[in-house]
Amino acid sequence: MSFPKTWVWAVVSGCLLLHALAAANRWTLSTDYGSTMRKVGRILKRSALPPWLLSKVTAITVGGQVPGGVYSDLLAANVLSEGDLYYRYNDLNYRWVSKENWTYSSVLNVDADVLSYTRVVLVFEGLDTAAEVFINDMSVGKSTNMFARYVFDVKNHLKASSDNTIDIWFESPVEYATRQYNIQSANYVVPPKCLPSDYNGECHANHIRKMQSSFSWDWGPAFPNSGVWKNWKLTAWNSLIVSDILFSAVPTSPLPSVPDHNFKPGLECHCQSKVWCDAAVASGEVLGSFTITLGDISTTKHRVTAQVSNYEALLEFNLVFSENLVDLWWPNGYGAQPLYKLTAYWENENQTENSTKVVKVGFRTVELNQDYVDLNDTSKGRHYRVYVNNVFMFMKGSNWIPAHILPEMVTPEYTRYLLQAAADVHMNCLRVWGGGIYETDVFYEIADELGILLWEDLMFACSMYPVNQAFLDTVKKEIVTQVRRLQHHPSILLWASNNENEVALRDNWYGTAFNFNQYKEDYITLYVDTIRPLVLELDDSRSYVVSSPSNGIKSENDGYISQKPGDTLYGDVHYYNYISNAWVGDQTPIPRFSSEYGFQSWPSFITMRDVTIEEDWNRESPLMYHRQHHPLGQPELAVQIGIHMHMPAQDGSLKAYQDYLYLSQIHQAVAIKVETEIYRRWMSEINEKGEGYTSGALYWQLDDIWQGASWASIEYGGRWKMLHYYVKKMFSPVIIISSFIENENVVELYVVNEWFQNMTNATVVVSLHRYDTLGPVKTVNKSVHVEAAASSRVATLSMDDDLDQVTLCKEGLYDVKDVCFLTYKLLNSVGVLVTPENYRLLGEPKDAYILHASVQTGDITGPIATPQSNWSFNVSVKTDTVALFVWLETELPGVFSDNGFLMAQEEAQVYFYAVKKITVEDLKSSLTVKSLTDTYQKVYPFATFPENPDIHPNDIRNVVFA
Ligand code: BMA
Repeated sequence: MSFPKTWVWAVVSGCLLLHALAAANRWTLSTDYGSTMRKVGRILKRSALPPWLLSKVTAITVGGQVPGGVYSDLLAANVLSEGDLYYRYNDLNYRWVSKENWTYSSVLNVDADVLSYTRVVLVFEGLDTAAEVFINDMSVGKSTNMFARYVFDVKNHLKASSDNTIDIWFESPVEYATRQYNIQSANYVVPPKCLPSDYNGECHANHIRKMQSSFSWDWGPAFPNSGVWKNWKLTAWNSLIVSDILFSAVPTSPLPSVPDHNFKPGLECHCQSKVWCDAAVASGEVLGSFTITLGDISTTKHRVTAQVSNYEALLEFNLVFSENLVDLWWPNGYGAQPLYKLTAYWENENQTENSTKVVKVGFRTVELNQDYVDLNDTSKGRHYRVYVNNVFMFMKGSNWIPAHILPEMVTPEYTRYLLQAAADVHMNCLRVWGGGIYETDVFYEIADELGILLWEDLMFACSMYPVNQAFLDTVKKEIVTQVRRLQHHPSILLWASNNENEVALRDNWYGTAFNFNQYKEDYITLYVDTIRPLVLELDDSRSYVVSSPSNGIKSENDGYISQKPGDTLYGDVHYYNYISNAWVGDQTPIPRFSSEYGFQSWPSFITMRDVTIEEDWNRESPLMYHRQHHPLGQPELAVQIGIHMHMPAQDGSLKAYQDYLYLSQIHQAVAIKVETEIYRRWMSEINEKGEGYTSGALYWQLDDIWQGASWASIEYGGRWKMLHYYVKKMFSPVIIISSFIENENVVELYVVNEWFQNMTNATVVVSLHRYDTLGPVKTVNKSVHVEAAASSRVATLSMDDDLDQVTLCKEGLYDVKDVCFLTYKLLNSVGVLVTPENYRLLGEPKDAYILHASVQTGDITGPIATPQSNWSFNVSVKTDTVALFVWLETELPGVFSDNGFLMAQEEAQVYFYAVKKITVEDLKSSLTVKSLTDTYQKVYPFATFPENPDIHPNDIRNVVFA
């Protein structure tokens, strides 16, 4: 059977009927003043649209890609002739594109029999954004929402012919948003009126249902795109087509509270599948059968009478299968991620038509627990803890932003690369942030495979939003589209309806205080009264939280706009502090859950070089300010770097620029390490105020949208910043961390152990090192007991009594904290290292009694095959003295097993995992290494060690900076 008829042009291969509509592969893209507007009829119709505000440009007609977008097409056609989209100031040079209206046009070849079907529609999975679709010059439908699926009836507009015209008009998103803003403002202004000028962006993104950050953000450029950004199809049918499958599995017997990988939900699991269908009739009944198949485990055929309403039908099926046949799905680090194919196969009554949809599902439960921390003292607040399969797990992860400003530029391979990079550094959670897009199907499929839980924001961020009827209607369409599409993914942890809009309103970020009640009412109308019931009706298997950050249940009880957003006793916090000493962390709050915290850095020179020229290679250059959207970001970063290290003098050299980029990454890496360790440390205890039981640390942000200053740990293009290497250590399942009690001069050692076993007879090894000596000057071994699945203090050492700091770290006028530092690690009962080796600098590196380190790479051997890469190389790194932040770099794509590390011994071994085939020679010739003292401008060789040992040759106080 070949029915129903569906052509999907996006899928160039694998579509048997493609030949019938080959002409639709050829699209043209044009300004609507272009040559394709040749027919009078079409030009006339333009007057039906609102008056255009754009300035006229020369008519342009080029080949178009569908799916795709205008920027990509204009680049491919060399209309955007000033080079790469991200080259230097091209975000400004190419801005005109977003202020134009564009038309995609093509021709449809339609067989006569297509028109004999009851229903013939065009389905658009995504039109970006304000668009109108014409078939044979007649309007068949409009879009106002990038995230909504549109189905347009075209039966009466198509003819059985090879030259049906299809034109899709896109109004400039900037003009559309401005127009909506003006209409709304006649009543009252819905702010922000505009973004900070540092963003170099466009205003009023909150008035168009489009990727909010496409109008720019504090880490990204403005390229407000237009186009058919997702698949579309022409479909003709008589009965039903399966559109979405929803799935839920609720075990009836309790799951154990420690992972039991033998536990298999079977008959005791209430498993249900809800199948949404597009119907050929508007209402009434459709008879037929559904076969629901779960992998090779169960197949059940059901005769059904589908009740149709508004061209849709919903069918619900219980899945019954024998015990012991399915395994639980676990987040990364807790077990495997078995996925099962769930197939819904529809056949109509007379067996002339069928439709199939397959999704992959996983068996797991998920809960955001908000119980009181202390039932006897509710003033201590509530938990914000994630339980998967009844097991509490600390959420370790980051925040995801769109991987490119143009969604069509992101390949499935790059998506996989980034998500794999998250999994490789022990993340079990990512927050899909609300200013981006509901991600691609592939994104969620990979997260399912890798066990990365997704805190799924709905796409509302950092704004107030209108609540006029048209806006609410389009939002409803969006929510239904997205929740139906995504619900079946086991990776989705919860729905959160907006980013920072509660706190923005309470703290008057956008000048709303004068009319607070109006904006609060609007907030409740949108997120609580409109979106929440829709989400929960489609998916009651997950939590719906109204905002991030929020106080969770407490915010709700406080009328949704809490008096004190960011209360450490409730919900999640977003915490940014660019003023205090981030490497000390004494200002860090102790929240229940930190869903955003971060520090900026710059990408590597290799990444920046792609889009800059020599005159830009200066940290004060106009280009660097242009790429720094965070207001005051430049001085803030300089101050933060300057607290710890010596900022290279502005001598105009390339080295000074490269050093600055490197120092910015060091600052970021250590700052995030310090903050994350504090969050993990507080997992199992609370202080007298009730703060603690911290259960999540999602730093801001994982990936980058372009080459600029940002909070990302992975650069645009995929290079790992130093932070990402640090994340690998700080998110390890078992870590050892320290806390320094200044007034007592003691160091406390904590072990955070994610494993579900105690460790008895483990050994904490703490070493005191001098900066001028390779190897420890004192080592203390302590036998300790480590609690299972907990953070516990395992040892407290006096810097004086236990570690002899006063004697061993004596050096002229130097403070002992500037002469020595600590390293620490944990060995299990049989002496095996179970934590990454960690370190604590007792003072600031800029004050340290440190010599210039000559760090070199030694032998490189390989390639060998490892789980990470078929081309893995062993690299030996050598130093002649203690070296800080040793940084290996190669232009070749790949990552190191460790980087940015401290060398307190003569030699270190690291692996380089190449992305593609390379030889030892390739690596050797491209590999560079440096450490902190290489950024010092004036280096005194050992030979000039002065007579007076109180004045150290590399004492920065003796170094004269140019
Ligand atoms: C938070 C995020 C983003 C922003 C980041 C860094 O506010 O939600 O809006 O990019 O901080 O400023």
